[in-house]
Amino acid sequence: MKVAVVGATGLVGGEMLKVLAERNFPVDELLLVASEKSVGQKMSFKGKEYTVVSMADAIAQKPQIAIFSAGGSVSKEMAPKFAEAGTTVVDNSSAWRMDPTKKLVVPEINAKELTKEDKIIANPNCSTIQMVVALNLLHQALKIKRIVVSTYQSVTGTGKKAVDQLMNERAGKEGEKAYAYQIDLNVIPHIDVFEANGYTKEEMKMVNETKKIMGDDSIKVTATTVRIPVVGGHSESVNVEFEKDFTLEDVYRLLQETPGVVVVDDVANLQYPMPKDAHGKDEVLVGRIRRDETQERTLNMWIVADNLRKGAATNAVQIAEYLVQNELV
Ligand code: 2RA
Repeated sequence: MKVAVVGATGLVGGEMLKVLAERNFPVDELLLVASEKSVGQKMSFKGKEYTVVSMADAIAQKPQIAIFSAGGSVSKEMAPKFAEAGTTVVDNSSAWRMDPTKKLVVPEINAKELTKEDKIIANPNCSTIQMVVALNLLHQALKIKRIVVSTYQSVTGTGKKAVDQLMNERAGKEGEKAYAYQIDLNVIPHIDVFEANGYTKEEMKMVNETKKIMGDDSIKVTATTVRIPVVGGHSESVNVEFEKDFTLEDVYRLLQETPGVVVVDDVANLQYPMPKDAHGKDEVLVGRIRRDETQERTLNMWIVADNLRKGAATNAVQIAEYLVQNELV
């Protein structure tokens, strides 16, 4: 495969290279692509040195797959140009996610929808991916009515500038700010821009993307998304009401059978998922599983994943793997 990684110099781009190498993705030729200011920069992949090339150079070389993590506006402009050149784009930005002509894919749930005709495929938002992976088999067995989710999101979800802000604040140094407020020793209940309804775009991504990935518009979702001073790993408190009743044994069994999920739930031994334990892992960790005692058919759970991996790079690479394995590129 001739593979392009677009946005190769960013945090997610770097993670994509790591995941492609670890999973031994069949890369015969690799194009590392970034904006003009990074063209010419040297980067390595599997011990070999590569020079970062421009978008135009990459398009001219007609890669079979391009994995994009270059932001929404770059993606809106450049993904169609790659697609016109015959490349299948897996895009990590929000640009195409809610476009009804584009598929929004979490491979464990809906990769089967993909066809050769899909030239731009959207990778969902990190906070949505880990939640739907965890809820996948529970929804199939018990049918979700309503989800109430609160997130605790790491600064790596914002990018390098935010990691630098946190580290500078910790070291008592001045520097550029990614957030409107100090993030160290603080919690900011604001991720992405505010919309007219008072929710943030991040919150509405969780509402809308969940329905699209699960293929079920009846699922009600309400979200509060929050940035916390953690470097790597998003956590979520999820309260979910089902149509069918369940026993906790059913829930444990379903979660243990859910692809991509690892149950970490042994409170007697203080075992529950934490972002530091999710770091570098591709699985979604689920724990603190208990009934909501205030309402029937309702469950509380705590869901943690490495936002740069299953929340971004790993999910995108898994989509690319599915395309290759099923001869869709
Ligand atoms: C965040 N959801 O954590 C974003 C990254 N895609 O800010």
